[in-house]
Amino acid sequence: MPRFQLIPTPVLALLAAVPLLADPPAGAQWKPVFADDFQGTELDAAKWEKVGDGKRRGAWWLRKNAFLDGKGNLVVRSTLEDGKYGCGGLRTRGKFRHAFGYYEIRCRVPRQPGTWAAFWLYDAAQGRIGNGGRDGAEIDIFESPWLGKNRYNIAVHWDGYGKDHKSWSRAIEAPGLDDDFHVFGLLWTPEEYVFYYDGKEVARTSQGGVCQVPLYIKVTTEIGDWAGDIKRAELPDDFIVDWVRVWDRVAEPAAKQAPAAEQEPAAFQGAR
Ligand SMILES: [Ca+2]
Repeated sequence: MPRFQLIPTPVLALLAAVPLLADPPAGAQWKPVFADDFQGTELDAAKWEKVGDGKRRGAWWLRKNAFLDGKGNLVVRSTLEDGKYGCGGLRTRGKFRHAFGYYEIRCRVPRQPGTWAAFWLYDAAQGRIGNGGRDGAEIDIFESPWLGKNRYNIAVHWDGYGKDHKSWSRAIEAPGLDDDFHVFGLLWTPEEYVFYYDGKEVARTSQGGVCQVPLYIKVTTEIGDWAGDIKRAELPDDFIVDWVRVWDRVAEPAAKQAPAAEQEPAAFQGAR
């Protein structure tokens, strides 16, 4: 304990949130509908299932490669063991599916070539051909294949992954991406998708027609040439996730004199 604590800890916590500013939709209030801070050493099985074990691209999704570090983080590790490249992750399939709202993750991306991280929404409904993406889509809130470039990918995929597959994507400039933790967000309304990096809007689209059905959350790593040559990687390498949160917009109150005292998503805090 320092002799002089100039700034109380709660104030420091508030200051830490200050860079995460964005313009919230006018008059919106938000309520949490899903959250995991990854405290403790046991993954919350009511919220998540691990992906694997099974082949994934040229590597393997291994259940053991996703675990809590006991310091408040989820770790998704890329490994080379017995000549087999492994990665992994979590999904909320069968536990939490949701349409619309604000989705965000605070994390530090992997730091070796050949492996990348992703925070995405998906359901098998993505494979429904026709009707654009309105009847199901994959929404990539971030993917980090471009090590050292301070740039990441966002995308929407619909109508399956075969001959009818369609997609929209953008490369997002992201200062400091590889250096530290960052917050990636998606505001999904019935009319459009709005993407955020550290609380700042970076893109918006309604390409494909906005998905109108629930999707589940995926937090994963991948191994593949898109991220470079995994043979050059020093493994293990970790994707570290501080938290995942989902918020719903609260319906506008009929009377302004009875405002809800709800928390706001990190990206929206302090924006009033
Ligand atoms: Ca479709």
